[in-house]
Amino acid sequence: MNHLRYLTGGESHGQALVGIIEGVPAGLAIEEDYIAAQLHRRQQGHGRGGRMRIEQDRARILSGVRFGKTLGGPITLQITNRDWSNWETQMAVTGPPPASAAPVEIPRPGHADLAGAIKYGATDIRDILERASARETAMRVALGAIAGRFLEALGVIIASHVVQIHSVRSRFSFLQDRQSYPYPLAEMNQRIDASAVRCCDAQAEQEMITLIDRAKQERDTVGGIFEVAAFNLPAGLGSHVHWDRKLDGRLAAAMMSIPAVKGVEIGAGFMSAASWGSEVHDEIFYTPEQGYYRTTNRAGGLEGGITNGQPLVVRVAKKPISTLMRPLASVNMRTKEAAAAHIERSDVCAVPAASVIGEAIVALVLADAVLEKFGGDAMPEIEERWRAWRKL
Ligand code: EPS
Repeated sequence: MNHLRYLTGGESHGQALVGIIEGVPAGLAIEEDYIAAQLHRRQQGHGRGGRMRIEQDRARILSGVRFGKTLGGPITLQITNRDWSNWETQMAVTGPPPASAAPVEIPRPGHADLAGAIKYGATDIRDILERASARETAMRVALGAIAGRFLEALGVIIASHVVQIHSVRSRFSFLQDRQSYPYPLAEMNQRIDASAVRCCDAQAEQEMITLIDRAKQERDTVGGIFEVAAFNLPAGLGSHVHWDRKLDGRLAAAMMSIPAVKGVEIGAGFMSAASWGSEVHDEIFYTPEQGYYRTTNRAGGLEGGITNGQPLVVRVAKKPISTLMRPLASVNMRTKEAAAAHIERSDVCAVPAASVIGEAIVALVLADAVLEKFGGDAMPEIEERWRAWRKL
């Protein structure tokens, strides 16, 4: 990330999450309500835990915006944690730990607990888990909403849906030819947003819900796969010339940073490894009216680390959440004795929420790539260059 930089801060049960994003051009219309709508989407999904009933995430804009438009300077955001009022003693910034704040000593397999405690020399795993919590992604969604608003102003549409929960698969994919989408894109997105698991295949949706309920009943958790797509992108974002300029690599790294993500595919990804070359590559056609076009999109809109004008499609595998109400075997880090892993309130399934987070991450990466390609300090300048490029 060179043209758009951002940082987040905050613990899950601390006072607030804070974020700062630098590089957003001047003159972009942005409102707190727009960001709040994205935060609301992240809080939804069948399988979410009790925390989402406490929070009503809303980001306050503290700097960088005047009269509803960006100024070109750093934009600073703050999301207050409502739950803080229940944690003021345990998460106090000053003073010695109170007797009531019993240290967490038994790491959860799969969480950052053990590796983090070893790395940072923590004797209370809470020092690690508070920052490792996926709560942090609320701020990334808020920052991503600004990047998304920038892309939206240029006509880019970013969408996401859940394509798999455990072994239940949706019949639909953004990789399909757009003509064969089950509904027009706008309607598909509405249906996805209205679905409890962000899946517009009604049959799979029901099976996914049943599976999440079963996991909850069995005090287990489930993961899955979601897809994020970006439509109306021009060819030419990213570059083939150096490893760290390749857009597929930048997207994969950013997606991998979402908690619990264990796999990222661009386009047909791992499936293409089991196919012939003639079955994988998207043949090239041309008409003067359409310019270059393809009838398939197995490349997921990226060739050589550069967008090719097709919808960009990233598929992301999220492992099941590592806090199990029926805990796995672990070891007490103080006594070294075998013990059942630490339990605390958590979600059964957060794949639908992760797909909204994925949209934000894709928006941040793409906004950076757009600024890299088109430059400019203020929106009119960028819009003009964008329009001129698309005429080529
Ligand atoms: C989350 C808030 C957390 C968890 C979840 C994501 O709230 P709490 O820990 O208070 O229940 O619901 O965090 C995790 C899954 C995790 O592993 O830490 C959120 O805002 O998304």
